Amino acid sequence: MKRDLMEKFLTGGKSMLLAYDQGLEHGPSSDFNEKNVDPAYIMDIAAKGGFNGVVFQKGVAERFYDGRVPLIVKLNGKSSLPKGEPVSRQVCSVEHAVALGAKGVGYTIYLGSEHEPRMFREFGKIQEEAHEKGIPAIAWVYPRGAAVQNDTSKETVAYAARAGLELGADAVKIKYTGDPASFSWAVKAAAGARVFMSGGPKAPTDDDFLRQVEGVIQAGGTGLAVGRNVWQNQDPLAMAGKLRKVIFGR
Ligand code: FBP
Repeated sequence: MKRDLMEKFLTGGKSMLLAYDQGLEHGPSSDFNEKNVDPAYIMDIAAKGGFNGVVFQKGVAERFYDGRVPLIVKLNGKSSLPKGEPVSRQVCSVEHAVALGAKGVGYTIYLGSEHEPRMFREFGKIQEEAHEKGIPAIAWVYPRGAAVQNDTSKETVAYAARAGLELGADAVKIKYTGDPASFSWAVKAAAGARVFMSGGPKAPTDDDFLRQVEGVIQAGGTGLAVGRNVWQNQDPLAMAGKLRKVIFGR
């Protein structure tokens, strides 16, 4: 039986991770304001908001990670500037992530992209290296590219979850399908790999977002890995409190 390497990121079997790699993925002008452009502000939200982990690229981790919550280092990344079929390549080694204090590593796979085989191969190697060091490999599985019609359909999201399982991911980070019934099919398809909902752009209201999170928990998901819906909120700690209530029931 496979050991659950995600244990160190769980509270009563559930989890809430704070993602902050958008500075590379989207650029500062698209997502940040005067406050959340500062990684120290995010580190503080992660610690005071009761998050089970914080996700940084290595450059941010090197300067701002202070050990208050478990660290996940994102090992690949891309900017929003190149057009065409998406590909994200490795920019940090498992070894360096561990040296920075990482208790887990993350890697994005654009399922369906014409560059999918390169990302499969890279993730395969990362998964083996991470497991040798006793830490989980978390796959952000985002169906994307010309071949993908609808990246939040029941079928496509379940395919993303299953691809993560097949590739050996300890946890998959996937988009929400919009309702718990269809999301539960993705959770089944993940067959034991832990399922995290990816946050997405800030929802119009807190309640809109909380309803999605409720659906994830109802469907048997582990929780969420969220960025913008927390640190773009006027009051990130209040939002974190509302999320804790839904995810951990307290
Ligand atoms: P958000 O909650 O802000 O959507 O963050 C989740 C995340 O997976 C980040 O880790 C990543 O930077 C971003 O979404 C990628 O977004 P996309 O590729 O959909 O633009």
